[in-house]
Amino acid sequence: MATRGFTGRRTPDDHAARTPPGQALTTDFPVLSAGPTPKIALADWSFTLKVGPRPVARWSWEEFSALPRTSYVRDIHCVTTWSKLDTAWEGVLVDDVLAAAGLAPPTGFTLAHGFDDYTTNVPTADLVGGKAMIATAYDGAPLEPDHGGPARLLVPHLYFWKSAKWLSGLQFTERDEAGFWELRGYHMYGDPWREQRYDDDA
Ligand SMILES: Nc1nc2c(c(=O)[nH]1)N[C@H]1C(S)=C(S)[C@@H](COP(=O)(O)O)O[C@H]1N2
Ligand SMILES: [Mo]
Repeated sequence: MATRGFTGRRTPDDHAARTPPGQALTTDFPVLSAGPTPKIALADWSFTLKVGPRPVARWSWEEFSALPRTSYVRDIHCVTTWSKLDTAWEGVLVDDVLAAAGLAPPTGFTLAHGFDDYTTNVPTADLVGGKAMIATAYDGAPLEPDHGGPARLLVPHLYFWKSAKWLSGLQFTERDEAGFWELRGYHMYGDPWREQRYDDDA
């Protein structure tokens, strides 16, 4: 298993520097969902890559579990103004999913889909290069259903609504297509360091 993102010794002094504008640190892990937590049996779980409308690769839970795994520690930032430092995740990098499918990033944009019909858009460049993973474990334990288990997208450098829970697939799209919250006034990109909360934020 590869380990990325080791950042060396940290002291409480660096916490302010790691907190984006308008955010406050929490040690809790709040649960935020648009609807109820879906019940997904591992036997019914699958993960599909699509290019436009066309499915190009699909994994069962067993097949997905055989993909190369990566661990990393990252800070996460929710648009509701909490940030949480040093969260520890394990899963499969989007790079490794693409490699397993024999694909180079097919288009410039991606729409992540949840089993709850949630969607969120992310530029494909923000998902590759070791930045994003499909996480199946948090803090050394299988990801809890309320936090998106069996598997969620994790794009820690963008606001947390981009990290789709109960991930069912990634769809590569030619255009930047707004997802669930982006259609309801949230920012198309969502960089916490630039406070891109709403669609009229620069
Ligand atoms: N499938 C799905 N993913 C989702 C959501 C959702 O409602 N459905 N909510 C998003 C929002 S708004 C946030 S802030 C984070 C919250 O993740 P958490 O509950 O693990 O803190 O999940 C995001 N991913
Ligand atoms: Mo959110």
